[in-house]
Amino acid sequence: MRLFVALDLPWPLRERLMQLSTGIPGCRWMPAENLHLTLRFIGEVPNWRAEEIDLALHAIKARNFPLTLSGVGLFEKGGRVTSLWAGIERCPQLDHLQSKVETALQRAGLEPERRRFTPHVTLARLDQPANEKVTRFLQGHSLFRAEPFEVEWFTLFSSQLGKEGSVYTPENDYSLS
Ligand code: 2AM
Repeated sequence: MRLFVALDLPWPLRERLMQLSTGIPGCRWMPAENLHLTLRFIGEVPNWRAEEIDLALHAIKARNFPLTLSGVGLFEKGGRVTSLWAGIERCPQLDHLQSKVETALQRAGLEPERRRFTPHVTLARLDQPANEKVTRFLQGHSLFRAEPFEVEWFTLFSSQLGKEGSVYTPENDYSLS
């Protein structure tokens, strides 16, 4: 199974994000059902490991907290823009939850994640040099700020790579209290 841990987003927020998702030819906008905030990408694991991951995630105790999406940005690689995303307002509780997830996964036997946690919600994947359309997207949405929402659970998703893009399936939710 190809797994990742993420926050599900409320539907009104997804709809708001979909309103941002226009204006750049040649990029693949995420459909509303795929919008999420990744806490930890896991990758391919055998079923027995997936069960251990599930147990480890169940054991996490953390409080629910409000989260606000704000701003937009991009990731670049080799001079090409690879993704456009919505950002997150500074949120120590999110960082705290992410580090609990990281610790739990290491206890379940996974190698530590070396990359720094840069919370974002991917809106589009692309592969083109920054151009006027991309600049206009960034400028046009620089003041984007969504209604805060309460994070009450996190989710273990499986991902299947298909011809039409990835299909993400929630495997289990873990509640915060
Ligand atoms: P991204 O949206 O920033 O690309 C499921 O693939 C989720 O895991 C995506 O949201 C993706 O983040 C994240 N992810 C992190 N590292 C990944 C990797 N090496 N391969 C695929 N997805 C990864």
